Amino acid sequence: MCDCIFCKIANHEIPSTVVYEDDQVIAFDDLNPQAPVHTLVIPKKHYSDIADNVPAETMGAMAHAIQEVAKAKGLEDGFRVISNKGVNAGQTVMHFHMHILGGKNLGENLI
Ligand code: D5M
Repeated sequence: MCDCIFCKIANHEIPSTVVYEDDQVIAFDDLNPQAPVHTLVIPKKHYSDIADNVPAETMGAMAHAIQEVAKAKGLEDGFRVISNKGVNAGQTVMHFHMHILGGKNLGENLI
């Protein structure tokens, strides 16, 4: 049994606000938004981070999901994608995820 919170979201064992889903990935709104739009995209299969031998096919599915989220959230004025890997980046959930941030001018600030 996986004890990972994002695995539980992927399996619909705990609730989330789903923005996009297909057989490989799911996108849902961040619990602690850092911008008017803050959505996370994750692979349904568990990888600890972006450097955990994530297959190219999965990366393609993530890229497709980002485009679908941008459309669903009306981010035609632009958005930012960030993926934290490891302690130095401040990763807190050890299941690979990409942050999609938008809905305002994000300027030069990092997340
Ligand atoms: O970002 C991990 C992100 O995950 C952080 O922005 C909060 C978010 N988070 C944590 N738990 C949940 C649930 N249950 N729903 C939605 N969002 C969640 P990191 O890059 O690891 O610092």
